Amino acid sequence: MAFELPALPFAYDALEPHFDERTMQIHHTKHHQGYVTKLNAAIENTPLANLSIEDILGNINRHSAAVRNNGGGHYNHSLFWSILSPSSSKPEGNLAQAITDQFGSLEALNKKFSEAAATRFGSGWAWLIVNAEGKLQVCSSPNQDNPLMDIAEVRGLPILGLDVWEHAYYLNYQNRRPDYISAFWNIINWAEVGNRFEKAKKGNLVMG
Ligand code: MN3
Repeated sequence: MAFELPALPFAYDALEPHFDERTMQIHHTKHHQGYVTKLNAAIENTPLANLSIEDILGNINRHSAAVRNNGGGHYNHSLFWSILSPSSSKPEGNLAQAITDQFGSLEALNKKFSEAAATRFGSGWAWLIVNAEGKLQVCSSPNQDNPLMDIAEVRGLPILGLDVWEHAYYLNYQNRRPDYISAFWNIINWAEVGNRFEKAKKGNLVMG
């Protein structure tokens, strides 16, 4: 079955002024759609066409650069849209407790995550993951790689991700990546990050 572009859970202008309407529209309908189209072309009539995106990424060293780049692109953007929200929120429950236990405070996590996002050279992503020990960890990856991939420097289940490719912010922020990163912290859907945290702790995180 072919992969499909997921609908955004909000309108293109819903994240203004933090993420602008035109960037969101181009990012979703052109960039993400492009990854889906190229991923489908790369796996058509191969055994990969029957696998979940997580299964494909977990064994990515066996597959082509087209599958790595476009499969990563599809997974990463699907996660990204799901953890954004126009309503302001805060981490709650087990996730809030784990953040306090491991980082000291939400502000301390923000600082660490923002540093990872700001210092990722060129194009890539910053992540908050649940690692093999069940602990939260901040990391980043180049291009459309992610921590699910068997080739990743740091592996784990991503529960929060930030796209730091220039296409994600250049129209509104030009070269000011740090401003885009701090804007992101106003529109995180912490309820969804919390859901992903619970699923990751049980070891059954799948895209949804
Ligand atoms: Mn992108």
